[in-house]
Amino acid sequence: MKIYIDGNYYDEASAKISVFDHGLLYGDGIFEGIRIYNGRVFKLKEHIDRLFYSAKAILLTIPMGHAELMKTVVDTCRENKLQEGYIRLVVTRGVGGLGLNPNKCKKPSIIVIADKIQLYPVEHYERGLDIITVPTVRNLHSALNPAIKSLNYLNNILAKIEANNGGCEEAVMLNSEGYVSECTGDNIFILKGGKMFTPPLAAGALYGITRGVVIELAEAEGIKVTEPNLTRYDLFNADECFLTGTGAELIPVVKIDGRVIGEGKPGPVTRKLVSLYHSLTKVSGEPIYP
Ligand code: PXG
Repeated sequence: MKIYIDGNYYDEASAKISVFDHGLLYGDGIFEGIRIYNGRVFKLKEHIDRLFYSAKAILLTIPMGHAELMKTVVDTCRENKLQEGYIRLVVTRGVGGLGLNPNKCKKPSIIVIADKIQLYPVEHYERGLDIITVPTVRNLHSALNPAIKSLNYLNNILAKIEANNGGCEEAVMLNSEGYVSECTGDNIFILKGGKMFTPPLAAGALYGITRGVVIELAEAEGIKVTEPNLTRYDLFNADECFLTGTGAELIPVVKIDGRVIGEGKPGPVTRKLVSLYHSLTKVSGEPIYP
């Protein structure tokens, strides 16, 4: 595997960054997770745009423009001869001192790892997930806005640990007001009476790119999608529920906090959207081998 760091490619064993990088010392940096399908980088522009929005929010100047960064990602995929895969694009604050001051970090580092994808077990998709609400609430947007895809993922990791301790793969995270925000690495959707609902981004969710794609696919099918505040009661009484994310794609949920959702198996609208999503990923994206 060839890993891109600041203009050069390194083998896995020699791809290293300094212990003084504030990305390591303070989680001071940002990232994106992007998929490669059928020799194309899916929704690359959207991911690069979101990275720049995250950078702006934390006052980090990415030492490269949009177009050059898109090219760097595509080049790294080509260098690794990938047809299917997962890209981790990371920008750290860079090397600084043993103090918080980001002004000591003179140059942010850009890292691109493009690897084969580890898919989730197929049973998760066929049977659907059993998930639980966890005690760790989502970060307040007035403290550390969940819209920033920062290297500071402890909020999500704590929730993931609590889900795992409860025997589940994913956690429903509530915000400080008790409304549903999202899961640890996925956005959440429900269907009720033919309509689709997902929490508003202000409830403390990442502006998920898969979320956006799924909303467009549903609307094109004539399904009305709205973004009201949702409570656990709304989740429990949904006809269908599913999660969306770059890694998981669309994954059905069949049980939440012990309550069976709908018929207890992946619902028809979820299955339809999964199929539409797969069709789209096969044909859309930035070609790696034009
Ligand atoms: N919410 C959170 C908190 C996320 O981290 C999503 C929603 C879904 O967003 P996209 O744009 O991917 O549809 C994410 C992103 C992994 C992994 O290895 C996944 C994410 C983040 C970090 C790691 O599965 N998901």
